[in-house]
Order: sequence, then C-alpha cells, then structure tokens
Amino acid sequence: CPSSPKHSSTLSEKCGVLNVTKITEHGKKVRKNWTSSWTVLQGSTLLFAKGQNSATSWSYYRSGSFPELLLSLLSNWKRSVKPRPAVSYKHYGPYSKFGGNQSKPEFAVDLRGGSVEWASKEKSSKKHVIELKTRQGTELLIQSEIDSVITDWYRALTEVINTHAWE
Ligand code: I3S
Repeated sequence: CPSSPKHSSTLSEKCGVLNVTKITEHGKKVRKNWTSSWTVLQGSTLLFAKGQNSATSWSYYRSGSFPELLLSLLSNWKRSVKPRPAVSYKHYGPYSKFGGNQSKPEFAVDLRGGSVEWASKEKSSKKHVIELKTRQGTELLIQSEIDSVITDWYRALTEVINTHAWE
C-alpha cells in the first residue's frame, strides 16, 4: 500500500476503493447505506475511510488515467493512516497539498474471530458482494463491480481471518 499490496505472515496490508454498508451493528439490524470507501486492511484490522476522493479514484480507475489514480489513491491513503499516532508523517511533506485532514476513518473492524462468505441474493441484489461478520456483532456488506478486485479482497480477508482464528 499504496502502490504495492504486500502480504507477510505478521502483517498483511491491502487497500482500495470498495462499496460498503453495515447491515447489523452490535447485533442489531441497521438500515443499509452503501458508500464508496477507501478501505485498508492492516494486520487483522479493516479500516474504512469515507475518502473525499473515493469517487474520484474510482473515476480515474475507470478512465484508465493511472497517474491521477495513483495520486488520488496516495492522497486517500495518507488521510486514512493519518489519525494513527504510531506513524510518522514527516516524509509525506512534499505531497501534503494532496492530503489535508478533510477525511477521517469512518470506522474500523477487528477481523479476529470473524467470518466472510459470499452474500446470498437475499442480502443484496448487487453482484460480487462479500458478507463480513465480526465477533463484536457487526455485519458488513462489501462490494466491487470489478470481479477480480472483490475476489482478491475475499481471498485477503479469508486469509487474515484464518490466520487469526485462534486469537
Ligand atoms: O436489502 P434492501 O433493504 O432491499 O436494500 C436496499 C435498500 O437499502 C435501498 O435503500 P432504500 O430502501 O432506503 O431506498 C438501497 O438503495 C439499495 O441499494 C439496497 O439494496 P441492495 O440490493 O443494493 O443491497
């Protein structure tokens, strides 16, 4: 992240733009509210930032405008990591004009003890939808129009959940 998603046994990291909605919170059903979110998988935590540029990143992606896409993703990524105190931001200096603090992580979920499966048609009429359940009683639907994108996320989430199954 941002340019090369990497995986290791101790820390997996992956990010991208996904459509997300909660359907259950603390065990209670909540109304769907699909939003395009900058999504970061970091270790066993999945973070969602309502990046102001999410839609922009998406449109750059679709238009094949990769330099702009990279800048936009970098900008979103910087914002998504900004609130974490352990990270030093010094080296982001030259790019700060793309960042700012307009966007904060919307929410984060702990994947340990959770589960993922492909959502049934009853859960959503959209295609390529992952249903993620957490031990804390949050259920999310995660979707991308791009088959390969959502398949990669499915794989990554499954891997993290399996790795941390006994924690
Ligand atoms: O599971 P539902 O309730 O049919 O989900 C749809 C609704 O949340 C709908 O919103 P309103 O009922 O507030 O108008 C959304 O616009 C749809 O996207 C939801 O369904 P999908 O199948 O897209 O997840």
